[in-house]
Amino acid sequence: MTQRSASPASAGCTTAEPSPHRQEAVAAFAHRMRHHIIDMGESQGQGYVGQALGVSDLLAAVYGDQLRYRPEDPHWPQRDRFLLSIGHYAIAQYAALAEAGMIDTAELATYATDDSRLPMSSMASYTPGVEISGGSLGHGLPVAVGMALGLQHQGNDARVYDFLSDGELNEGATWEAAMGAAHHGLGNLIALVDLNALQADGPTASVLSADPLVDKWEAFGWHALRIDGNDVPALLRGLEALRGFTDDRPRVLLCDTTIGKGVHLLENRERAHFMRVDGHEWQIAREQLDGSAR
Ligand SMILES: Cc1ncc(C[n+]2csc(CCOP(=O)(O)OP(=O)(O)O)c2C)c(N)n1
Ligand SMILES: [Mg+2]
Repeated sequence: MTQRSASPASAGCTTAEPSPHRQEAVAAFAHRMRHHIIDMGESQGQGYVGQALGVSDLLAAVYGDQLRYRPEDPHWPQRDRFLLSIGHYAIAQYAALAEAGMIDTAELATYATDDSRLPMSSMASYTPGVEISGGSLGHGLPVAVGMALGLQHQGNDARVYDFLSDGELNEGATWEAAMGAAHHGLGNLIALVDLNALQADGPTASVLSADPLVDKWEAFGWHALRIDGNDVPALLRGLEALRGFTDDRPRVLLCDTTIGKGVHLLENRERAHFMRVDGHEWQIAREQLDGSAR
């Protein structure tokens, strides 16, 4: 498997080591996100909890350190766009939006209930800060390409971040969009891929492997870095490195993540795509999460 780290040298541009203060701020953001995810998961007794815990570090680095937005003005034209291609990861995005001040933390208690603004699969018309409706996998990157192209035509320097999954790398539309992004010189587009090695039908490696991933994205005309997606300093270095390129190639950060990260009980659990968690386990999950942060 091709593995390249997001060190400044391998990235081909200079990025300063993220300060301890930035690292701690992102780690604390991720920890609070994980608590929200456990609370929302408990309210339903099941759900896409494992993926969400796995990508909390990534979303904390993006929302807590990288994205340009105004919480009080979700449609601010200069905002960076964050597109959740994987609608079933909505629980993770809601946790991030709450920490980003886009939605009230108290509203998280309504997650996936009737008439809630926080449905189990994300809907752009329901939730402030949700740019596209998810659910039909493989559509996020094509939409992101259109948005990035539109912003360029408008002379708007905002970036478009598209967050997709390893399962979506099995969708032909993803690769058509990847070609289109390079063809149109969309240096304002950053794709983030959650490589949790799992899909609904089983391990990605047995369903349909897309390796070697770095080579494949580079062959499609992108800058590509692969990192440990649960390593906060590596995430910050990687995101900074991708922003630091001055040419017009689109960029992708390939993030290997651990399902259930931070909660030992939920790491390596069977049937992790849609996790069932017993009533008594949620409190254990909280205690393990707080223990893992010490
Ligand atoms: C076009 C399309 N095909 C199939 C599905 C059904 N589906 C929902 S989630 C999922 C798994 C996709 O892989 P991934 O996002 O990597 O799964 P996870 O890591 O969350 O287990 C599938 C096939 C869908 N939502 N859209
Ligand atoms: Mg997956």
